[in-house]
Amino acid sequence: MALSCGPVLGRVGFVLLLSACAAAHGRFARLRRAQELAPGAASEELWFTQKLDHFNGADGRVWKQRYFVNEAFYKPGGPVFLMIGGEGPANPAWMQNGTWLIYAQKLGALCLMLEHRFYGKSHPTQDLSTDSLRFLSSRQALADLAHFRTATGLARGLADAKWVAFGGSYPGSLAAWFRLKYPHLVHASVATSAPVHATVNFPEYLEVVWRSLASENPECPVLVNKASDALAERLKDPKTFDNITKDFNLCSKLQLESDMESAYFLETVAGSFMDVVQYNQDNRDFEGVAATNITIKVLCGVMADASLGDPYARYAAVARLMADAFSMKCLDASFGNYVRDMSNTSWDGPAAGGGRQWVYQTCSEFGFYQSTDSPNQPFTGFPLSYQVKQCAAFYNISAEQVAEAVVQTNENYGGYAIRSSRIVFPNGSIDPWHALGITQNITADLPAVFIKGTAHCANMYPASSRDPLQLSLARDGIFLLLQQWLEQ
Ligand SMILES: *[C@@H]1O[C@H](CO)[C@@H](O)[C@H](O)[C@H]1NC(C)=O
Ligand SMILES: *[C@@H]1O[C@H](CO)[C@@H](O)[C@H](O)[C@H]1NC(C)=O
Ligand SMILES: *[C@@H]1O[C@H](CO)[C@@H](O)[C@H](O)[C@H]1NC(C)=O
Ligand SMILES: *[C@@H]1O[C@H](CO)[C@@H](O)[C@H](O)[C@H]1NC(C)=O
Ligand SMILES: *[C@@H]1O[C@H](CO)[C@@H](O)[C@H](O)[C@H]1NC(C)=O
Ligand SMILES: *[C@@H]1O[C@H](CO)[C@@H](O)[C@H](O)[C@H]1NC(C)=O
Ligand SMILES: CC(=O)N[C@H]1CO[C@H](CO)[C@@H](O)[C@@H]1O
Repeated sequence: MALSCGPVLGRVGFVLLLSACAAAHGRFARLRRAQELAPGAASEELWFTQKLDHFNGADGRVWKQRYFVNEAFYKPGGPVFLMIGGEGPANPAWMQNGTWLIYAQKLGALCLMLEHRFYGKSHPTQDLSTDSLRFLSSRQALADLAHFRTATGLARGLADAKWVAFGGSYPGSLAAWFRLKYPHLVHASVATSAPVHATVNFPEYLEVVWRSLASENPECPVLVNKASDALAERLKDPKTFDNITKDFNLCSKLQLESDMESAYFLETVAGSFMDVVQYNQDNRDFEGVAATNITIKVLCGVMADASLGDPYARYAAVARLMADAFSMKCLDASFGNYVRDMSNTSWDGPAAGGGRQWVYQTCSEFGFYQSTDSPNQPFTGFPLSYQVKQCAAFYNISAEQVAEAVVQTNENYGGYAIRSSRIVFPNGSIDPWHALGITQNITADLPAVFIKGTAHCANMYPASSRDPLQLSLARDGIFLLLQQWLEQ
């Protein structure tokens, strides 16, 4: 999931998530393309007046939306590039680094980035109560983009310029849907690692995690599977809780009084593997993200290290390694704390960095629940029912309502059957999100770009000398498409 090529949060407990998105655990952290504030990022914040409700002409309320501009590459007559913000703060580091700027330089483009409503500093309402969150949806976000494009085009004399939308992860879907719904405003889109198909249950995510771990070492997911089963087995016996608390360096003594609590604990531990697979070797350091050196190779190395003990002991070692890598004193695996944090409706609250908002969007639009419901995946113990119950707990949205919302989302955007033109869909083979993306050319001008061996949003990050050839070729291919489309 989650964007930011990255949030799915569950783990506000992994509070770092909020300062280093990709570190995030859980549903939320796992979609987002990291767009957190990088230290030292200098781009000036600008503000745009936006309507609260685009679909009610009788509602005149407005709010201020944050955006950023980079004019350094613009040449008169050039295109306008619009980077779409996602489910976390827009990170101005993207105004200084990233492959889209290389394209901008070559094509003489003006670069803009608009923060998504309800994330970062773009606050349309006084709080994050369920009543306020009614105004949080991809449709409202697309209407924000449309109005921003129209008004900025007029104000800067760029109404007739060719606008190109960029986004990775959820914003990748928005880039595709912006072109779909507002073709008169957007000439072309680059929709990277975009989950365009909404689904309540998303067990395929963990199936890809199995395959991605296996591509490092076929034994690796088998060992993870043994370890996860062993841990779940121990959870049945409260006498083991003291040892588990110590082995996993938990912040407080393990207490499990419900299935929800044990599911949360098992999901938190599995989350290390999910996050590492999703971002494996992405060149993200410029975003200020921690622990980018923890890769699939590193985790599989720990799982294969017999000197650490049985698979259970190695699994615990991975949890401690991750906590260390993110400078956390201990692992907070308490479901009670998670519920408390997610229920806080203040803009100063512990989940206001995006967790509360993104999980609301999953409950009211997308689903995307990364459950353990498939037999072909490594983990144990966090079924769909556990995930969907959170919608009721946090927002009073029932399982039936989630199911209806997801159907409606696909009806609105077309899901896999999206029909439009001049949208390119890059897709990384080890990124678990590709399972909900466009991975085959739909038509000549709705091409997919397959990048063997790369993770979430790899093509958007700055080039690195470690990049595989496939990734460099993909970046070049996307550039050629843009060049061709801008001549049309
Ligand atoms: C990011 O941009 C800055 C300024 O242009 C440059 O010095 C730095 O090398 C870039 N970082 C990466 C990872 O490309
Ligand atoms: C806890 O761990 C100790 C040391 O490894 C072991 O001797 C003991 O049997 C364990 N206790 C339980 C209840 O598993
Ligand atoms: C990752 O980098 C940190 C800080 O540079 C270092 O302490 C740690 O040992 C590295 N971990 C691995 C697995 O390479
Ligand atoms: C919400 O979080 C803020 C900031 O941490 C805190 O001051 C406030 O007491 C919390 N509200 C509730 C109802 O817990
Ligand atoms: C929850 O939703 C139901 C049906 O939509 C409604 O009847 C009920 O009043 C709501 N409960 C709360 C606490 O808002
Ligand atoms: C998909 O489209 C791209 C770009 O138009 C083209 O280069 C590629 O050959 C196509 N792939 C397939 C399998 O048709
Ligand atoms: C076009 C494309 O990228 N397709 C690939 C995306 O990922 C799937 C799963 O690995 C591949 O089967 C597709 O070929």
